[in-house]
Amino acid sequence: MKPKRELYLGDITSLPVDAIVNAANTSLLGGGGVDGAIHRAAGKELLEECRRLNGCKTGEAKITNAYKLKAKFVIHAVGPVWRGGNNNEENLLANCYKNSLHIAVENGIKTIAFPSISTGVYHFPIEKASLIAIREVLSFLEKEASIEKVLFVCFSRSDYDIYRKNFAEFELPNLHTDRA
Ligand code: AR6
Repeated sequence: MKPKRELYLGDITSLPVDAIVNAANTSLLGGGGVDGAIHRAAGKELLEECRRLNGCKTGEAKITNAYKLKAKFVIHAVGPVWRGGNNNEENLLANCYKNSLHIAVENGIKTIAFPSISTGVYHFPIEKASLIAIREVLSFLEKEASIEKVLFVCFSRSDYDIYRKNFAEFELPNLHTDRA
């Protein structure tokens, strides 16, 4: 049986999946990190569509077309800025994954790739963030059969190694890993 979750080391903008998730900010008007890379690769129409969305709250997500990307859609999720851990950061990060997956199901998306939301500019500790990401995706997949594949995309070898270690904690024998 095809595995439902994969770990991928590389650039999320190159992936031919139904949807890639963007680690956006509340303005949805672009920025640095993966957000900047997605906007550059998708072209200026993405920003034009984002302007019409009137922003997005932290923990929530909105969908757009993907324009020049190989993906069909971009789901823009807004992760929390890490402020020490006592400001609801963990729930807000979990909500990013849950809400992105709900939007994916509503739009008939079967394959979806997530970056490691909030762990760059927003400084959410990667160890904690990866456990939240894995936990939320796995619990969603248990209840929702329409999603065929979820990719966790890591941009650095060190992040990849942390995700791989944490996948092992969830005892996933059929995890497929792929290094770009
Ligand atoms: N493909 C996959 N992952 C990437 C790529 C890429 N091309 N580029 C970076 N990453 P960040 P955040 C990884 O900072 O922490 C933006 O300015 C990166 O190594 O992109 O949620 C937004 O506009 C890290 O592991 O997002 C917001 O203002 C992960 O993506 C703010 O940054 C997330 O890092 C959001 O901060």
